[in-house]
Amino acid sequence: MTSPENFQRLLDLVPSPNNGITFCQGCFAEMGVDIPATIKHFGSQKKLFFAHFRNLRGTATNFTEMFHDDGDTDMFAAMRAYFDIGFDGPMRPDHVPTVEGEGNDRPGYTLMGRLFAVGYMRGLIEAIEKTR
Ligand SMILES: [Mn+2]
Repeated sequence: MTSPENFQRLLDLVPSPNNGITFCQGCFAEMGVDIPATIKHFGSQKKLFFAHFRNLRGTATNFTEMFHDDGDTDMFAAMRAYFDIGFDGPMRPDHVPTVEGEGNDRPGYTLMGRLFAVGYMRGLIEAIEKTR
């Protein structure tokens, strides 16, 4: 599953309202694709069942997990794309850096980075709601 075309093939193999994808933005960003356009591609088919809101820098062979406001993806445009497709499924922040003073027993899922991400997501949502 290394391209949007592969995911499309998976969806087309079993046409069913129960066949959908967890859209991990980071995984798709590693593929080097346009994230908002890809959200719209699968979202317009109602095939986005779960969204992982994630940002990083680089591609699959060499990438770094980033804070949500500091990677290659335009996260405002990504969030707006979810609004544009009428996404009403679950979404959560994904893969956060560990912050000074925290333990690292759950790398990528530590509390402070996730708290930052949720606040950032909430800010994006409010900005989109107030400017639509
Ligand atoms: Mn993920």
